[in-house]
Amino acid sequence: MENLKIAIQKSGRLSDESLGLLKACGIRFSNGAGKLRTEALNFPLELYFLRDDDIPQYVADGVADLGMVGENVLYEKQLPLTVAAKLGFGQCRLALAVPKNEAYLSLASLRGKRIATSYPGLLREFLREKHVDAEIHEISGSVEIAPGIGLADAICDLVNTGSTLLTNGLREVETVLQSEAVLARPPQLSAEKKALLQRLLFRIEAVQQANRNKYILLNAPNDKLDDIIGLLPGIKSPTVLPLALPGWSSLHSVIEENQFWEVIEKLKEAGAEGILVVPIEKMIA
Ligand code: PRT
Ligand code: ZN
Repeated sequence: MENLKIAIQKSGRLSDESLGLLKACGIRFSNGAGKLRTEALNFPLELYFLRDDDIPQYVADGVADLGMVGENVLYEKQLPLTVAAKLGFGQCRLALAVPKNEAYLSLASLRGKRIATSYPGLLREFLREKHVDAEIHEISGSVEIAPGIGLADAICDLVNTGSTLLTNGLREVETVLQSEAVLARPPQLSAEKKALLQRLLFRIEAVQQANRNKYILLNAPNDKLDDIIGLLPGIKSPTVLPLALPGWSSLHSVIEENQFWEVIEKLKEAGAEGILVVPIEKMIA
Protein backbone atom coordinates (compact mmCIF):
# COMPACT_ATOMS: atom_id res chain seq x y z
CA MET A 1 0.00 0.00 0.00
CA GLU A 2 1.20 3.48 -0.83
CA ASN A 3 1.95 5.94 1.96
CA LEU A 4 0.18 9.26 2.30
CA LYS A 5 3.03 11.78 2.33
CA ILE A 6 2.51 14.82 4.52
CA ALA A 7 4.89 17.79 4.68
CA ILE A 8 5.06 19.56 8.04
CA GLN A 9 7.26 22.38 9.36
CA LYS A 10 10.63 21.09 10.51
CA SER A 11 11.15 23.51 13.36
CA GLY A 12 9.07 26.54 14.11
CA ARG A 13 5.75 27.72 15.43
CA LEU A 14 3.69 25.02 13.69
CA SER A 15 5.95 22.01 14.30
CA ASP A 16 4.78 20.79 17.71
CA GLU A 17 1.11 21.21 17.01
CA SER A 18 1.31 19.62 13.55
CA LEU A 19 2.91 16.52 15.02
CA GLY A 20 0.68 16.72 18.11
CA LEU A 21 -2.47 16.68 15.98
CA LEU A 22 -1.34 13.56 14.13
CA LYS A 23 -0.51 11.90 17.45
CA ALA A 24 -3.93 12.86 18.81
CA CYS A 25 -5.32 11.11 15.70
CA GLY A 26 -3.74 7.94 17.07
CA ILE A 27 -0.85 7.94 14.60
CA ARG A 28 2.46 6.93 16.17
CA PHE A 29 5.97 7.72 14.99
CA SER A 30 9.36 6.43 16.01
CA ASN A 31 11.44 9.20 17.54
CA GLY A 32 13.86 10.46 14.98
CA ALA A 33 14.82 13.99 15.93
CA GLY A 34 16.61 15.91 13.21
CA LYS A 35 15.47 13.57 10.46
CA LEU A 36 14.16 14.74 7.11
CA ARG A 37 11.57 12.00 6.83
CA THR A 38 9.81 9.57 9.13
CA GLU A 39 7.30 6.81 8.63
CA ALA A 40 4.27 6.24 10.87
CA LEU A 41 4.24 2.98 12.80
CA ASN A 42 0.50 2.26 12.60
CA PHE A 43 -0.90 4.18 9.60
CA PRO A 44 0.23 4.25 5.93
CA LEU A 45 1.68 7.71 6.27
CA GLU A 46 5.06 9.38 6.15
CA LEU A 47 6.18 12.83 7.16
CA TYR A 48 8.57 15.20 5.43
CA PHE A 49 10.05 17.90 7.63
CA LEU A 50 10.53 21.11 5.64
CA ARG A 51 10.73 24.88 5.95
CA ASP A 52 7.19 26.16 5.97
CA ASP A 53 7.80 28.36 2.89
CA ASP A 54 8.71 25.28 0.84
CA ILE A 55 5.68 23.21 1.78
CA PRO A 56 3.15 24.51 -0.81
CA GLN A 57 5.56 23.95 -3.71
CA TYR A 58 6.38 20.41 -2.59
CA VAL A 59 2.66 19.62 -2.51
CA ALA A 60 2.02 21.30 -5.87
CA ASP A 61 4.89 19.29 -7.39
CA GLY A 62 3.50 16.05 -5.96
CA VAL A 63 6.59 15.33 -3.85
CA ALA A 64 4.24 15.42 -0.85
CA ASP A 65 0.51 14.66 -1.06
CA LEU A 66 -0.52 17.10 1.66
CA GLY A 67 1.01 19.92 3.66
CA MET A 68 0.33 21.49 7.02
CA VAL A 69 1.00 25.17 6.61
CA GLY A 70 -0.28 28.62 7.56
CA GLU A 71 -2.88 30.14 5.24
CA ASN A 72 -0.59 33.17 5.02
CA VAL A 73 2.14 31.07 3.37
CA LEU A 74 -0.30 29.00 1.30
CA TYR A 75 -2.10 31.99 -0.25
CA GLU A 76 1.10 34.01 -0.73
CA LYS A 77 2.43 31.25 -3.01
CA GLN A 78 -0.64 31.36 -5.29
CA LEU A 79 -0.41 27.71 -6.28
CA PRO A 80 -3.35 25.56 -7.37
CA LEU A 81 -3.89 24.05 -3.91
CA THR A 82 -6.99 23.94 -1.76
CA VAL A 83 -7.72 23.64 1.95
CA ALA A 84 -8.77 20.11 2.98
CA ALA A 85 -9.21 21.14 6.64
CA LYS A 86 -8.57 24.03 8.96
CA LEU A 87 -6.41 22.77 11.79
CA GLY A 88 -7.30 25.10 14.65
CA PHE A 89 -3.79 26.24 15.60
CA GLY A 90 -1.20 28.76 14.42
CA GLN A 91 -3.73 31.57 14.47
CA CYS A 92 -2.41 34.97 13.50
CA ARG A 93 -3.25 37.80 11.15
CA LEU A 94 -1.37 39.56 8.39
CA ALA A 95 -1.76 43.22 9.29
CA LEU A 96 -0.69 46.68 8.25
CA ALA A 97 1.02 48.79 10.91
CA VAL A 98 2.35 52.34 11.00
CA PRO A 99 4.62 54.22 13.45
CA LYS A 100 2.41 54.89 16.48
CA ASN A 101 2.61 58.69 16.22
CA GLU A 102 1.91 58.72 12.51
CA ALA A 103 -1.49 60.10 11.53
CA TYR A 104 -3.62 57.38 10.04
CA LEU A 105 -7.23 57.92 9.03
CA SER A 106 -7.89 55.23 6.47
CA LEU A 107 -6.09 53.16 3.86
CA ALA A 108 -5.89 56.29 1.75
CA SER A 109 -3.24 57.49 4.22
CA LEU A 110 -0.92 54.86 2.70
CA ARG A 111 -1.14 56.25 -0.88
CA GLY A 112 2.34 56.63 -2.31
CA LYS A 113 3.95 55.31 0.88
CA ARG A 114 6.61 52.59 1.12
CA ILE A 115 5.39 49.40 2.81
CA ALA A 116 7.86 46.71 3.90
CA THR A 117 6.65 43.10 3.91
CA SER A 118 7.55 39.46 3.41
CA TYR A 119 4.12 38.97 1.84
CA PRO A 120 4.24 41.04 -1.36
CA GLY A 121 1.67 38.89 -3.16
CA LEU A 122 -1.03 39.13 -0.50
CA LEU A 123 -0.32 42.82 0.10
CA ARG A 124 -0.45 43.68 -3.60
CA GLU A 125 -3.77 41.91 -3.99
CA PHE A 126 -5.19 43.66 -0.90
CA LEU A 127 -4.08 47.13 -2.05
CA ARG A 128 -5.40 46.53 -5.56
CA GLU A 129 -8.79 45.53 -4.19
CA LYS A 130 -8.89 48.69 -2.05
CA HIS A 131 -7.63 50.89 -4.92
CA VAL A 132 -4.60 52.11 -3.00
CA ASP A 133 -1.34 52.69 -4.86
CA ALA A 134 1.68 52.17 -2.63
CA GLU A 135 5.26 51.02 -3.03
CA ILE A 136 5.88 47.48 -1.81
CA HIS A 137 9.35 46.66 -0.46
CA GLU A 138 9.90 42.96 -0.12
CA ILE A 139 12.19 41.99 2.77
CA SER A 140 12.59 38.50 4.15
CA GLY A 141 12.87 39.07 7.88
CA SER A 142 12.72 41.58 10.76
CA VAL A 143 10.11 43.56 8.89
CA GLU A 144 9.08 45.37 12.08
CA ILE A 145 12.34 47.34 12.24
CA ALA A 146 11.97 48.77 8.72
CA PRO A 147 10.18 52.02 9.69
CA GLY A 148 12.63 52.67 12.55
CA ILE A 149 15.64 52.56 10.23
CA GLY A 150 13.97 54.65 7.55
CA LEU A 151 13.47 51.80 5.11
CA ALA A 152 9.69 52.12 4.99
CA ASP A 153 6.73 54.21 6.14
CA ALA A 154 4.61 51.22 7.12
CA ILE A 155 4.81 47.45 7.38
CA CYS A 156 2.63 44.47 6.56
CA ASP A 157 3.52 41.56 8.82
CA LEU A 158 2.14 38.70 10.89
CA VAL A 159 0.73 39.61 14.27
CA ASN A 160 -0.39 37.41 17.10
CA THR A 161 -0.46 39.19 20.47
CA GLY A 162 0.72 42.49 19.00
CA SER A 163 3.59 42.83 21.47
CA THR A 164 6.24 42.86 18.73
CA LEU A 165 4.52 45.83 17.09
CA LEU A 166 4.29 47.59 20.45
CA THR A 167 8.00 47.09 21.24
CA ASN A 168 8.87 48.57 17.86
CA GLY A 169 6.66 51.62 18.29
CA LEU A 170 4.15 50.48 15.71
CA ARG A 171 0.36 50.57 15.65
CA GLU A 172 -1.80 48.01 13.86
CA VAL A 173 -4.23 49.70 11.47
CA GLU A 174 -5.69 47.13 9.05
CA THR A 175 -6.12 43.37 8.78
CA VAL A 176 -5.08 41.97 5.41
CA LEU A 177 -5.72 38.28 6.18
CA GLN A 178 -6.83 36.15 9.13
CA SER A 179 -4.76 32.99 9.15
CA GLU A 180 -4.46 29.61 10.82
CA ALA A 181 -2.71 26.36 10.01
CA VAL A 182 -4.48 24.28 7.35
CA LEU A 183 -4.09 20.96 5.60
CA ALA A 184 -3.37 21.89 1.98
CA ARG A 185 -4.01 19.48 -0.88
CA PRO A 186 -3.68 19.49 -4.67
CA PRO A 187 -6.79 19.24 -6.86
CA GLN A 188 -5.86 15.71 -7.98
CA LEU A 189 -5.00 12.74 -5.76
CA SER A 190 -5.09 9.04 -6.64
CA ALA A 191 -8.15 7.10 -5.44
CA GLU A 192 -5.94 5.35 -2.90
CA LYS A 193 -4.54 8.62 -1.53
CA LYS A 194 -8.01 10.15 -1.45
CA ALA A 195 -9.27 7.25 0.65
CA LEU A 196 -6.37 7.71 3.08
CA LEU A 197 -7.06 11.45 3.23
CA GLN A 198 -10.69 10.70 4.11
CA ARG A 199 -9.57 8.42 6.95
CA LEU A 200 -7.25 11.12 8.23
CA LEU A 201 -9.90 13.86 7.96
CA PHE A 202 -12.35 11.68 9.90
CA ARG A 203 -9.83 11.41 12.74
CA ILE A 204 -8.97 15.11 12.65
CA GLU A 205 -12.66 15.96 12.90
CA ALA A 206 -13.05 13.61 15.90
CA VAL A 207 -10.11 15.29 17.65
CA GLN A 208 -11.38 18.79 16.90
CA GLN A 209 -14.91 17.95 18.07
CA ALA A 210 -13.48 16.53 21.28
CA ASN A 211 -11.43 19.70 21.82
CA ARG A 212 -14.49 21.87 21.31
CA ASN A 213 -16.56 19.89 23.83
CA LYS A 214 -16.51 18.84 27.48
CA TYR A 215 -18.21 16.00 29.26
CA ILE A 216 -20.35 17.25 32.13
CA LEU A 217 -21.64 15.24 35.11
CA LEU A 218 -23.86 16.60 37.85
CA ASN A 219 -26.28 15.56 40.59
CA ALA A 220 -29.79 16.94 40.74
CA PRO A 221 -32.96 16.46 42.75
CA ASN A 222 -35.48 14.56 40.62
CA ASP A 223 -38.07 17.37 40.72
CA LYS A 224 -35.51 19.76 39.11
CA LEU A 225 -34.40 17.35 36.38
CA ASP A 226 -36.62 18.74 33.63
CA ASP A 227 -35.43 22.31 34.20
CA ILE A 228 -31.82 21.21 34.24
CA ILE A 229 -32.12 19.04 31.13
CA GLY A 230 -33.62 22.05 29.36
CA LEU A 231 -30.38 23.93 29.98
CA LEU A 232 -28.15 21.25 28.45
CA PRO A 233 -27.73 21.28 24.68
CA GLY A 234 -26.56 17.64 24.63
CA ILE A 235 -25.67 15.37 21.72
CA LYS A 236 -29.16 13.84 21.70
CA SER A 237 -30.53 13.70 25.21
CA PRO A 238 -28.59 13.49 28.45
CA THR A 239 -28.09 10.25 30.36
CA VAL A 240 -29.94 10.16 33.69
CA LEU A 241 -28.95 7.58 36.33
CA PRO A 242 -30.48 7.16 39.78
CA LEU A 243 -28.25 7.96 42.77
CA ALA A 244 -28.21 5.72 45.86
CA LEU A 245 -29.71 8.72 47.66
CA PRO A 246 -33.50 8.61 47.15
CA GLY A 247 -34.98 11.47 45.13
CA TRP A 248 -31.68 12.31 43.39
CA SER A 249 -30.19 11.52 39.99
CA SER A 250 -26.88 11.84 38.24
CA LEU A 251 -27.01 13.49 34.84
CA HIS A 252 -24.35 13.16 32.11
CA SER A 253 -24.06 15.18 28.92
CA VAL A 254 -21.74 16.89 26.47
CA ILE A 255 -21.37 20.63 26.35
CA GLU A 256 -19.43 23.01 24.15
CA GLU A 257 -16.32 24.47 25.74
CA ASN A 258 -17.36 28.04 24.97
CA GLN A 259 -20.83 27.54 26.48
CA PHE A 260 -20.00 25.91 29.74
CA TRP A 261 -19.30 28.90 32.01
CA GLU A 262 -22.59 30.46 31.09
CA VAL A 263 -24.53 27.23 31.44
CA ILE A 264 -22.84 26.18 34.64
CA GLU A 265 -24.11 29.25 36.47
CA LYS A 266 -27.63 28.53 35.29
CA LEU A 267 -27.30 24.89 36.30
CA LYS A 268 -26.32 25.86 39.85
CA GLU A 269 -29.24 28.27 40.06
CA ALA A 270 -31.53 25.45 38.89
CA GLY A 271 -30.35 23.21 41.76
CA ALA A 272 -27.50 21.17 40.26
CA GLU A 273 -24.75 20.01 42.65
CA GLY A 274 -21.40 18.26 42.38
CA ILE A 275 -20.78 19.48 38.85
CA LEU A 276 -17.81 17.85 37.11
CA VAL A 277 -16.51 19.00 33.73
CA VAL A 278 -14.00 16.67 32.13
CA PRO A 279 -12.11 16.64 28.83
CA ILE A 280 -13.15 14.34 26.00
CA GLU A 281 -10.40 12.58 24.12
CA LYS A 282 -12.19 11.69 20.87
CA MET A 283 -15.70 12.50 19.76
CA ILE A 284 -17.64 11.08 16.81
CA ALA A 285 -20.98 12.79 16.47
O1 PRT B 1 12.11 28.07 9.34
P1 PRT B 1 10.77 28.29 8.74
O2 PRT B 1 10.78 29.05 7.44
O3 PRT B 1 10.01 26.97 8.63
O4 PRT B 1 9.92 29.11 9.83
P2 PRT B 1 9.51 30.66 9.86
O5 PRT B 1 10.45 31.35 10.78
O6 PRT B 1 9.30 31.22 8.49
O7 PRT B 1 8.05 30.58 10.50
P3 PRT B 1 7.56 30.59 12.02
O8 PRT B 1 7.87 29.29 12.67
O9 PRT B 1 7.94 31.84 12.70
O10 PRT B 1 5.97 30.68 11.76
C1 PRT B 1 5.31 29.66 11.09
C2 PRT B 1 3.85 30.07 10.93
O11 PRT B 1 3.25 30.30 12.21
C3 PRT B 1 3.58 31.38 10.22
O12 PRT B 1 3.67 31.25 8.81
C4 PRT B 1 2.16 31.69 10.66
O13 PRT B 1 1.23 30.96 9.87
C5 PRT B 1 2.11 31.14 12.08
N1 PRT B 1 2.17 32.17 13.14
C6 PRT B 1 1.29 32.27 14.18
C7 PRT B 1 3.07 33.16 13.29
C8 PRT B 1 2.72 33.87 14.46
N2 PRT B 1 1.63 33.28 14.98
C9 PRT B 1 3.53 34.99 14.89
N3 PRT B 1 3.25 35.60 15.93
N4 PRT B 1 4.16 33.51 12.58
C10 PRT B 1 4.91 34.53 12.99
N5 PRT B 1 4.64 35.29 14.10
C11 PRT B 1 5.61 36.38 14.45
C12 PRT B 1 5.10 37.80 14.33
O14 PRT B 1 5.30 38.27 13.02
C13 PRT B 1 5.98 38.55 15.32
O15 PRT B 1 7.20 38.91 14.71
O16 PRT B 1 5.96 36.24 15.80
C14 PRT B 1 6.29 37.49 16.37
C15 PRT B 1 5.52 37.61 17.65
O17 PRT B 1 4.20 37.99 17.40
P4 PRT B 1 3.37 38.88 18.45
O18 PRT B 1 2.32 39.61 17.68
O19 PRT B 1 2.78 37.92 19.40
O20 PRT B 1 4.34 39.81 19.12
ZN1 ZN C 1 9.37 30.34 6.80
